[in-house]
Amino acid sequence: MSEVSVVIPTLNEEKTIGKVIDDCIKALNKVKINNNIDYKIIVVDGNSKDKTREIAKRKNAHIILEERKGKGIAIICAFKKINSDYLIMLDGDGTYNPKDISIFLDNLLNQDIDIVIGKRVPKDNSMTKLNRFGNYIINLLIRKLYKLDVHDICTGFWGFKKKVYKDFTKIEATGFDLEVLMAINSIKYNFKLLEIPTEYKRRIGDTNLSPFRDGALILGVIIRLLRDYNPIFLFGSLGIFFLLLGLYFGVRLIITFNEKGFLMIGHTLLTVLFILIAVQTIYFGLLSDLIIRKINGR
Ligand SMILES: Nc1nc2c(ncn2[C@@H]2O[C@H](COP(=O)(O)OP(=O)(O)OP(=O)(O)O)[C@@H](O)[C@H]2O)c(=O)[nH]1
Ligand SMILES: [Mg+2]
Repeated sequence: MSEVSVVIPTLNEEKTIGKVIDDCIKALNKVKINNNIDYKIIVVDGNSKDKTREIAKRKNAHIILEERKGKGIAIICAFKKINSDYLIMLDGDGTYNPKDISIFLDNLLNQDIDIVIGKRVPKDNSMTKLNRFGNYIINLLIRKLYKLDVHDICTGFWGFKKKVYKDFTKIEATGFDLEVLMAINSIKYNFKLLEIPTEYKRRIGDTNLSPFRDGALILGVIIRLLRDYNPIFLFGSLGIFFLLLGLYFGVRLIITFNEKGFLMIGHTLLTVLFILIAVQTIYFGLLSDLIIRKINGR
């Protein structure tokens, strides 16, 4: 008999955790009968100051207490401790509908899919315009720069096969950079992704997400990982930037020479310096791309 663990990260979610666990149990009992599968519900709590843990214990959920701050740290800690064949990760704030766990598991169990991503379909303005916009930009960047066909990687509803979440224990996520790191790392391991639409309800308790701070954290990850996944774009853009700087100083140098008849030493040096840096940077990008292609056998 195989086993599925449902992991619910929580930080002060006393208003919603009880119903989330009840709905998970309902969904899992259906899956259990049809697929001969056992389940565990695990709440990974970030040392909530309210009754979250008390309610979860009363509902017979297992509790992992991870006092270090950040959803990413909590989830990676759970990935390390759990050994089930399948793992579903679902936020504890009541925004997702656990009934869709059955569709997630159907794909993980019966199809050649390694990761299922719950693509949010917002209900009753459950997502602010700012969050929608940020989410659109993040997913657009991932599609264009990483060639990954995803539309909502910031979702908090995911499903994994064991090999996936065990590989993801190597990810160094802290907070809300977790999801983007998982999506990009799935390229390295060649995991097959599937997005499934899932209803996204309005949050009841207080949010832990800070759109600007966490948005910057996620964008930072997207740029940082380009070095390993798309070096031509990263170093090519830097190279073009230095090339334009070099050309700017070069053109000014020529104009002054034509008008006044003398050579500005400072501009001459800057022109040569920036053009040399540009050539080196572009060359470095091409070389990195070649090495990565060799390593990945592309
Ligand atoms: N264990 C743990 N869980 C956390 C921590 N921060 C957030 N969470 C949980 O992670 C889930 C996602 O956090 P939310 O605050 O809902 O963030 P979000 O879903 O991006 O933002 P909203 O749209 O406002 O819901 C929730 O279930 C939180 O309780 C943390 O530091 N530790
Ligand atoms: Mg939430």
